[in-house]
Amino acid sequence: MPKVVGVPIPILRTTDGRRYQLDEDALRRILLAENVIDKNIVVISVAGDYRKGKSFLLGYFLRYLTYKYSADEGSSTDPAAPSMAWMGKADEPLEGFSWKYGSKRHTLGIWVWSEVFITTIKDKEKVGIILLDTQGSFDTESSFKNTATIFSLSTMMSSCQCYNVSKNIQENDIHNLQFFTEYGKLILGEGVGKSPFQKLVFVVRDWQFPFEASYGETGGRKILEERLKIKPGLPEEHEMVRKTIRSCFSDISCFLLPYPGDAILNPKYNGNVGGLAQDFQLHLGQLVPWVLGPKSLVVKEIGGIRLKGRDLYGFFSLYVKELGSDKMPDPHSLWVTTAMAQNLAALSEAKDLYISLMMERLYDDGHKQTYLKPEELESAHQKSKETAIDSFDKVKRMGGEAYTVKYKKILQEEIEKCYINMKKINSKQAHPFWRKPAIYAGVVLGFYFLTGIVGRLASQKFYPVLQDLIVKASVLGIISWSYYYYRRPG
Ligand SMILES: Nc1nc2c(ncn2[C@@H]2O[C@H](COP(=O)(O)OP(=O)(O)OP(=O)(O)O)[C@@H](O)[C@H]2O)c(=O)[nH]1
Ligand SMILES: [Mg+2]
Repeated sequence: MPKVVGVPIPILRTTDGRRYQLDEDALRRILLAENVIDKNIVVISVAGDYRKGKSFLLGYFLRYLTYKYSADEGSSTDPAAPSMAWMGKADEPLEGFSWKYGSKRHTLGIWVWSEVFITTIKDKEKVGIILLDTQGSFDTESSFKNTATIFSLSTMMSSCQCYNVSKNIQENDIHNLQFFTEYGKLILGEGVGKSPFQKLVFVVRDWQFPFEASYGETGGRKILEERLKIKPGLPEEHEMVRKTIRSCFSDISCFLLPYPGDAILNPKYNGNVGGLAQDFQLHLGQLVPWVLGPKSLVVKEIGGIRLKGRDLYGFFSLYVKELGSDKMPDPHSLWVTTAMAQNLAALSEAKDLYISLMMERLYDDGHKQTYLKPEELESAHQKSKETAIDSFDKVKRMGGEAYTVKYKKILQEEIEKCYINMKKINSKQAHPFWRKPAIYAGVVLGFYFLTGIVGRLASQKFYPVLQDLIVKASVLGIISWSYYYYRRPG
């Protein structure tokens, strides 16, 4: 068994836990290397929930690739060798991508194996094989956006995506896959063809029902058929999800692996093949060549174009930039979206209630605006606000305390903004009674003094006539103003 050569290289990392950065130099060193830059590339990636044995499995992928393809460029090792020889000696520790016992997340970002395995596939085409290890989905510390970024990148960059799931293919596995695939498709945009992605392999770990569907590829096909089948009576959203997944990948398959045995419960277990249960060894021995054997390898294509090392480098940088850009929508889960929508609806209902309560106070019988003294207005505001917040609290909704606190704060801010407007409306009514007569009286007085001056400067004869005219005009003015002001609307 040849020794595994190379090291895992982190190519996508986060320093602040929010945005990912691509290590372009590292990627360049691998993909733009002399023996890779012009080769068509096969990209195998393993993605899925955290702590489910992804990196461990990749260790065996590496053993196979090393055994099968690295002896010299492309000539596979002795065909007469036993088919399980690639698995190594019984006590040989498992090397490769870093894997770990325990409950806490381990792999962060995306890692690539530094060695590209060169081999020849059908039509004598020389290709380079690249392995990617990815950060597990839904760990307790990463945001949903981070999980979506990693899974989508893994889907977009690979020609064969191994979707590692535990125990079964559950509805949430299918929904998450559809969501991340769609998220990735947003970047690819239109025109990538009917199936934007190539191979998808569900790898079911710890399959517990071998009497229902046998371990391996055959049982996997049976389970996959069942899970992706569109049965009569299936809820519409489940039907849509299945249609999307089928249309996104050109080849979907599944493999059922048994439980590896209790060695994995021992923190000191070093991953050697001898520690694994017999039937796990047997099926791992089938799974790995089934995914990585020469007949299974598929060159990475985007929009029908086969990618070489240099193209893959370009796409990787582009996708990382796009996924990190603000143009991408924030990927909220259905749950988050529902919680947000429900809280927003409750907020807007409570705000409407506040406005209508205040309007009742500011408008007599709904038409005529009345003036409230500042302390009356303040007390009306406090009471209406309390009632509105009470009504917000009573609405049943998803999202729990965190959402309630957030949206209640927004509601209070919105109510205060409304109150500022109400104060403005009210203040306009502060002196309505005297403002118009005061203006009017000012005009009359102005005329009165003017006529006095004119009378003194001009002839005394016209003065009483002018004065009389002004008094009459004033009386007429006061009558018409009173009629206008006291006339009730309607
Ligand atoms: N139950 C179970 N455990 C496994 C299997 N394969 C490996 N493990 C164990 O699972 C643990 C985690 O393995 P890793 O390969 O580090 O898991 P991972 O999915 O890469 O974890 P993250 O990097 O945190 O996402 C180790 O203790 C492995 O021995 C399997 O098929 N079933
Ligand atoms: Mg890992």
